Amino acid sequence: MERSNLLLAMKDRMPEKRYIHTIGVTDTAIALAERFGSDPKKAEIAAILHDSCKYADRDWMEKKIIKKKMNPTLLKYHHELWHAPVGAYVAKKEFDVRDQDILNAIRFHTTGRKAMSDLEKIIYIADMIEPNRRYPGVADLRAAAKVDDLNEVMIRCVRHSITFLISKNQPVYPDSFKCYNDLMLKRG
Ligand code: DGI
Ligand code: FE
Ligand code: FE
Ligand code: FE
Repeated sequence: MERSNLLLAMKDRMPEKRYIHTIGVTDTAIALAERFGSDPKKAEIAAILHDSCKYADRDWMEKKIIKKKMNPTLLKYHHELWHAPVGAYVAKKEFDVRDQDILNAIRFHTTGRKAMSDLEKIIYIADMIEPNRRYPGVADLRAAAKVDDLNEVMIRCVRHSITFLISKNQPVYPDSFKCYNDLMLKRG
C-alpha cells in the first residue's frame, strides 16, 4: 500500500493527536534511515503502522496474543505493551506487509529487544524523539540523536525508558533490559 493510503487507514483508527504523532514518527524515521544508511521506504511503512493498535480493544488484543501464540510473558505486563506485537500482526494481516524487518520494527517498537536491526532501532528512536513528543528529557535525546553512532543513540533512548519506568515504580519488560545490556556489552 502507498503512503497516503496507509496514512488514511491510520487516521480512521486513532485520535488526531496520535495521528499527528504518527506523521512525526514517519518523518523522523525517514530522516534517520537516510542518515544511517537504512532503507527509508521500509522506515516509512514501519513508522506509519507502528501505533495502528494503540487504541485497539484490550480483550481483543489479549485473545490475539494467546491465539497467535505470541510471547505469553506479555500478558503478565502492562497492556500498554500489547499494541506493538499486535500491531505487527495487523500490519501483516490487514496491510499485507511481508518484510520481516518492518514487522519486527513494529513488534519491538515499545520494548526494544536484544540484537535489534538498524531499522528496529530507527523506529524505536523516532518514536521517542519525533517533534510532537513532550516529556522531560526529550530535548536531550533529540540532541543525542545527532551523533553518528546509531547504537549510542539507542543506548540513550532505552536507558531513558528504563529509568523512567523505574522512577514511576513500574516493572520493566525483560526485553528492554536485554536490549540495554546487549548494546552496552557490544560497545566499543
Ligand atoms: O505508543 P507510544 O506512546 O507512541 O510509545 P510506546 O509504544 O513506546 O509506548 C510507551 C508506553 O509503554 C509508555 O506508557 C510506557 C509503556 N512501557 C514501555 N515499556 C514498558 C512500559 N510499561 C511497562 N510497564 N513496562 C515496560 O517495560
Ligand atoms: Fe507505540
Ligand atoms: Fe517507544
Ligand atoms: Fe508511537
